[in-house]
Amino acid sequence: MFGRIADALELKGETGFRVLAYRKAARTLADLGADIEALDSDGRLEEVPGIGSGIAKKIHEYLATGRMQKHDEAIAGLPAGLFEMLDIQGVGPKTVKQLHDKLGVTTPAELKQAIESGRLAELPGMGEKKGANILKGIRTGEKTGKRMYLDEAFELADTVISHMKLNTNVGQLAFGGSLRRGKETVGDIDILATGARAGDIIKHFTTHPKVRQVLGAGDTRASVLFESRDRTRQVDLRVVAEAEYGAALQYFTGSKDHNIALRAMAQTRDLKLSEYGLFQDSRRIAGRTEEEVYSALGLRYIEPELRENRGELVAAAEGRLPVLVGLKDIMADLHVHTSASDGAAGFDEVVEVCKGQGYTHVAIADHSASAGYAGGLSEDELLRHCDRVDRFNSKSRGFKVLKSSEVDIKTDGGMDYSDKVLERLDLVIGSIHQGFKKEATKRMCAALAHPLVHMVAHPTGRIIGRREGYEIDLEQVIDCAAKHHKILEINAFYGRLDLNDVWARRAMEAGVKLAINTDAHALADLAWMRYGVITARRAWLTKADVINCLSYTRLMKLLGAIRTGF
Ligand code: DGT
Ligand code: CA
Ligand code: CA
Ligand code: ZN
Repeated sequence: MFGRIADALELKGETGFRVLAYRKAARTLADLGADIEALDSDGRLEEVPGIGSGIAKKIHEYLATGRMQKHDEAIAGLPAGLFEMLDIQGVGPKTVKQLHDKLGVTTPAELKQAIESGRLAELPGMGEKKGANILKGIRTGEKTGKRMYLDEAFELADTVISHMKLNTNVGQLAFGGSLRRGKETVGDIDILATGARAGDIIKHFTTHPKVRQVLGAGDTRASVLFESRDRTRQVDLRVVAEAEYGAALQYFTGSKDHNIALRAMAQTRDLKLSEYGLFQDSRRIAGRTEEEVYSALGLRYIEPELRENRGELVAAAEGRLPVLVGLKDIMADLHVHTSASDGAAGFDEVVEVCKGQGYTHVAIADHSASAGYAGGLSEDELLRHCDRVDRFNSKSRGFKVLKSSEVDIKTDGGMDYSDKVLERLDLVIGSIHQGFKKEATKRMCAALAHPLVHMVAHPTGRIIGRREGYEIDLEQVIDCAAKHHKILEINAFYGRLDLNDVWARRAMEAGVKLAINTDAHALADLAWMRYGVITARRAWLTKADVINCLSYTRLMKLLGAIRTGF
């Protein structure tokens, strides 16, 4: 909020001390690493360097009321699109102000137009080079920074869908686009509806209290900027007729590449496919449902997660699409932390939530001894944990806990517990947390070759859009896993999704089994399983490829066989 106040002041033409003070406050808070509510209630905010009494008062106001008057005043009257433009690399408040004042530009899209039409180049101090740079910034922004993680995208889509359901004119309703395909990041949300009185439906959409700006609204479509978390996100709505709903949903689900290939396929049959339907001459022969459209083209129904033009059309034509794994097939989460290391929840709570999710077992896998950063368990502590699990299992019917640990793979490729301790565990998960990029491939392969290790967690270590991950030769890692019959993880945290769809598919094709695990550090995180399952579906995985779908007994048998040979 302080950053936005500074932006707003600059957009209004202010420079100097006040702007700098807000920027500094924003940076200070971002790096604080302490509980701000505790500081506030102890009256110790002003002891933090960079926070003076004015800033402290505003923080207190926000914590007490959920609002900050200064912030609301500062952004009042400024179109939300101006702030979106600030997110473009190489575009600062001065440029945005000039664009707005001189050219009336209020959104990134209008900025793009202004550059392409040559109007930007006419402004003093701008020129074509600057325009080209901004375009480049817009493109990188489109590729990375401005995209949503799946959790935010689902949350936003759910908000909009629930709101749209309140309008009694709405008939069918769904989201499409990259979110329906389960892509790891989502640019904007695409909503599709049918219903009488399209104008009324559009109005219902554009007047949601969280709509900060209407980018465009017509008789059957609208685009808005919707408040989401600390920023705004674009949501597109289309209202279509029942007879074309399936064709429109197919079209707006994409991907673009899938659509282009599908349209070409229609052409070879002298048919025309568009968002309005599948046409023979001018007669619509399909369009009401997606199934109808695919079937009229001689294809089985293709699940949205497969629609990336990665072979799904041929597979659908030949009737060999996989039956994709689903959330309801998942019997267990196999990588969960508790308060024994750096998790927030206790053993019993984890068990209860897992039961509530319909699981029959869970692997509690806290960090290992040398993971000091995460409160790792000493060998003694781990052995006591194993005793506890044994006691629990001897009493528990219908739900079991696996004795497990997320064991650091040391820099020399060795494991962070002695073999004697590892032997006691049902499931040994190897994991690299430190020494990124150096010899990661070798370390991981050493772990995969270790006779007591079953699985490697989050193999690349990437954080989507933030961290590239280790410099690792995944092909080699997959080969090692295949050779030793070891398991690779799809980490279901929406910011990791590691392995990703492409590599998980490669692993499956190499004969490697996968696990989908939340790596939960709090009870709420256990719900991330859905993001992992979506990723697995995008990787063409079936129930048979995913060890979380095995019953406890079968899983224990598999884990035993991995150690003793098949
Ligand atoms: P996003 O929002 O960047 O994460 O990705 P999408 O896939 O949601 O893309 P979006 O929102 O631009 O458009 C939604 C769908 O509409 C897209 O997946 C396919 C369809 N679509 C958009 N533009 C075109 C196009 O030029 N040709 C074809 N065939 N389809 C398109
Ligand atoms: Ca989209
Ligand atoms: Ca869109
Ligand atoms: Zn973990």
